[in-house]
Amino acid sequence: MFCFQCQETAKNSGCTVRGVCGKPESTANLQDLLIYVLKGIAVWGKKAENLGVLDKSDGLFIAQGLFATITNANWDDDRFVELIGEGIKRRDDLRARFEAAYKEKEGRSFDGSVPDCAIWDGSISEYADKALSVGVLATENEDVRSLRELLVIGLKGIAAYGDHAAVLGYEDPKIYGFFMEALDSTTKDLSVDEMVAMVMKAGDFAVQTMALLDKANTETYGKPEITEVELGVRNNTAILISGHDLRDMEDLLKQTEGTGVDVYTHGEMLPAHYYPAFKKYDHFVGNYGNSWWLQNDEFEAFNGAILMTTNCLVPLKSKNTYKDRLFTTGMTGYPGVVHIPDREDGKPKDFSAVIEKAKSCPAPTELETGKIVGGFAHDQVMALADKIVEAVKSGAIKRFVVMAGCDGRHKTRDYYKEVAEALPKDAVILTAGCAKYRYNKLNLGDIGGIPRVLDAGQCNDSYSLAVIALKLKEAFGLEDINELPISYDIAWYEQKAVAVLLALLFLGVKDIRLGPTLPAFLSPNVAKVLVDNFGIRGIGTVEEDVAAIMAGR
Ligand code: SF4
Ligand code: SF3
Repeated sequence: MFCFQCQETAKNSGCTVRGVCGKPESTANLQDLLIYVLKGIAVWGKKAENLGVLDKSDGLFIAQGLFATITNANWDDDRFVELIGEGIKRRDDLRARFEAAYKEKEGRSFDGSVPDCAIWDGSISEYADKALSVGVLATENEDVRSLRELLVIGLKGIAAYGDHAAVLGYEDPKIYGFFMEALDSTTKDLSVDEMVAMVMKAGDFAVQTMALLDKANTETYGKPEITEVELGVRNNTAILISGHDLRDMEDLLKQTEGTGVDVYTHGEMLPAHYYPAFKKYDHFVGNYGNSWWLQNDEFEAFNGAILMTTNCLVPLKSKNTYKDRLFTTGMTGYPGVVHIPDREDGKPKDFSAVIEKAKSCPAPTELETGKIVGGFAHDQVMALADKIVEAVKSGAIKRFVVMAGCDGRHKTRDYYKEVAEALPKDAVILTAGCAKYRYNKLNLGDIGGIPRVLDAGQCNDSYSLAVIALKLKEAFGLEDINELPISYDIAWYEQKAVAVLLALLFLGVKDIRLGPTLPAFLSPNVAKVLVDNFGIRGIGTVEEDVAAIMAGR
């Protein structure tokens, strides 16, 4: 195996035996083969783009396949075997539709050459062998590999957001068309400039996809509002729901109503509390615990049923006893854990097994008490725009620091807590994603009623932070987004954060600090392109970085 898609990759180079995340070699190899098959679908999809034979479900399948390979999403080899089989079938169906349409249009059969991924087929027993020759290292040139993988890794994040939007009935064929174009491009010998342009185009589509998801979420569940979220527990049996899927949240809240079972959020599901549609449920109690990497202890202490809707699900430790009260759904999976099937014909998912399990469990053990505040997505922040512009003009707010992104296990991430603590009292932190758990309970105070940590929501709500920046640019009458008193100190872990990074680059944001390490998939030459053109840099010491940030560097 070779995998270098996340920030915790071995030696910041690549996992070659078992992933630092716990991913076994068999799973890593099946994921490589799935990506290969998705590329094959894309080859035919790109050829068919103007022939009117593309089906939306092919685009959605690519999105879901990419999503399944995101770090900490799916650990179930059987699921990957199924996805590969379905992928080959879809690819061959699409090929047949293309060939028929081509013949009709051109009056002759298609006889062009296609890469192996567009035609390879094999039995399940051959998957493991084939996987060995189609992974990341199949591209020998280090820079070509780096640019192709930067694209595919960013695409995984975009795909996850595209799938969330699709779940709510919002799909855009242009986004699916880009998946085809981008994956197809990785099968071709392109120039460096062409590959860089494709990566930038991915940034454009990352913005479009996050905008679509923002529209899907807010039109379906209302605009996030400033909300106090409870951290303590009640004395009822309960379900803990984690991940990013708001429709699962909705189905679960409806189905638990009146059952006596409470619902709590974990990790990236915390921002569900900010949506008006979910506030009406009395049994939607609060947020339990912290970010994903603490789940082995926190899920244990929760005592009740746990529903994982997306990443991050981490492998259970031998001391863990919650496997039989853990459930997966959507693109997550774990061997031996009950998987709640997808919706059929638009009907809600059936969470009765989760609810029945919860009823037989004791109430959660309290981990902490108090409240945290969030809900500062773009509409809510812009409702405060006058106050914010005034605070900047009066000098009460000197600087905004965008500290969005992911949390992770490494001790080096204490940096983000220490930066939050060291920033002077006239700096405001804008955040989104699970990175916030490093500093959202620190009680950093407020500036004239504006909290010093403004949480917009999930990692995809980084889009809100971009909208806020663009609106502030207008409010201050500036030409360039980089003239705003905003610095970016982004924490990354998995591939959605890479999509967010590409989105920021596409929007023209310069001088982003990215940590705790720069991605291993950036070769020295590709990293240099990003440094030279965008001023991307790694993090330094807390003192140096805080001083530089406050000086606008
Ligand atoms: Fe390694 Fe990260 Fe890949 Fe897991 S996802 S195998 S930790 S690079
Ligand atoms: Fe966190 Fe996994 Fe990235 Fe959505 S839950 S931000 S790491």
